[in-house]
Amino acid sequence: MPAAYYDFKATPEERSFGEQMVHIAASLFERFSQISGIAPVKSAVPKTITKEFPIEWLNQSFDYVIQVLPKLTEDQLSKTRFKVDFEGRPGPEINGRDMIMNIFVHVAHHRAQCEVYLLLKGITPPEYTFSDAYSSRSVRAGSMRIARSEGCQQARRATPPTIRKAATSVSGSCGLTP
Ligand code: NI
Repeated sequence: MPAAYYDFKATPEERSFGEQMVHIAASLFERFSQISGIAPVKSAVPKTITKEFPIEWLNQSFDYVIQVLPKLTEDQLSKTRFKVDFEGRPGPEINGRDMIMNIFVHVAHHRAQCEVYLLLKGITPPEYTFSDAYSSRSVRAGSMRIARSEGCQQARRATPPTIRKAATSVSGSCGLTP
């Protein structure tokens, strides 16, 4: 995404593109520190989100997860100790393994939103692939491609209004800040 569009949002209610990228990184820092008990080393959040900071935070957050993941103990993975209540929608208490799955889906959820942002700006998002979806390095590479995409290629098809509507209906629903 070009730097000029980091404050772009399809509707006033949702996060900007830059805020979405920061939110992905923040969720990884928050949840993996809860699971592991290992505090992340991360840069402070600036008052204004420009292109450089989300890329820095995404790199730091994925590096943090790559560092922490192999150190998790069986107890940390299997003990049920996370209360899930996303803005008044309580779910069952879950263990560390399920929390990892939750955050894996959470990253995909916000990346999918950001693909719509790219389409609305006439930029073709990276292709989705599944074969290497379980490689944390590959997931990071995908987020980096979204964050860095400088292309102005026209999307091959027009973005239907329904996609714009759907993209705005889930913002702020995961109980994480920022
Ligand atoms: Ni979220």
